[in-house]
Amino acid sequence: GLASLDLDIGGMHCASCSSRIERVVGRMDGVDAASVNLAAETGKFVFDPSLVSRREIREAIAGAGFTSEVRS
Ligand code: 9UX
Repeated sequence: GLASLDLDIGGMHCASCSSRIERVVGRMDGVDAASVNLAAETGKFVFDPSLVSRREIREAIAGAGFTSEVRS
């Protein structure tokens, strides 16, 4: 089944930042939804864990230039 990942995301300073994360992560195989809230500095991602991992999603965000921490 699908899983979700909620992150605190650091380094976003404008709406193009949040849009870029949504685009980059949203294009990944196995990611069904990517929603980033610039003001709250959070992101929610829905994915198929048989196709992509939490680590890979966070690595893609890091590759785009942003930090992330898993929300508890
Ligand atoms: Mo906006 Mo984000 O000018 O890297 S795109 S700050």
